[in-house]
Amino acid sequence: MRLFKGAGLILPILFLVSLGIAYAESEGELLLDDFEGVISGGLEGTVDYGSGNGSSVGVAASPEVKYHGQQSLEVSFDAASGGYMWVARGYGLDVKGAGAWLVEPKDINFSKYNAVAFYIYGANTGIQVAMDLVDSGSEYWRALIDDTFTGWKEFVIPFGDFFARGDWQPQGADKNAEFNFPIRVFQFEPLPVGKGKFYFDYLRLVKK
Ligand SMILES: [Ca+2]
Ligand SMILES: [Ca+2]
Repeated sequence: MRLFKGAGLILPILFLVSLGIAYAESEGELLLDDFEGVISGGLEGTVDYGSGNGSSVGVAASPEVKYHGQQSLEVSFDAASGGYMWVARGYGLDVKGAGAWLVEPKDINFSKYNAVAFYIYGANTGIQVAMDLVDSGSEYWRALIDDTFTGWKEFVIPFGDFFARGDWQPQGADKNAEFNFPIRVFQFEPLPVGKGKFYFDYLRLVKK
């Protein structure tokens, strides 16, 4: 009888848990990065970022300007003509601590999603912000956003709208023009010429 009683308690709990999982799955959404916790640079940091050819970039946690949770990722940038920069989170980067997604790529069923969604706090600079996704073959795929707004705005970009970067690919990229899963890195780059601050928050995989 003891066993029966125990089962009587556990089974409804399991049922409720499975209902919860089914509900979360039916939402078709997976929170990948909310930019909570420590935001820091350097090889021991939690964000892989840098710049070159006269541009500069810095990152910080912003508890003041945020869309979701306790904080957002603040990116201060000076994008000079001919310069470049990147602000990346994900796996296989030089900065190992940037592998700070809420779910690791190997544990994601990418067939359930077909787009990436996130919020940007625009600065209305008129410049473009590139968002790159790095595929399993180290190939960099890009989508462009026009910073012609102020305040928080959501962007939902289907995987199919990303194009393989023609300006640069890392050595060792497969360059097969195929978007190979799992995606293992996302990164942002404010493009020249402009200066200001952007905030990023609530980055998810979604089914559009
Ligand atoms: Ca957040
Ligand atoms: Ca590829």
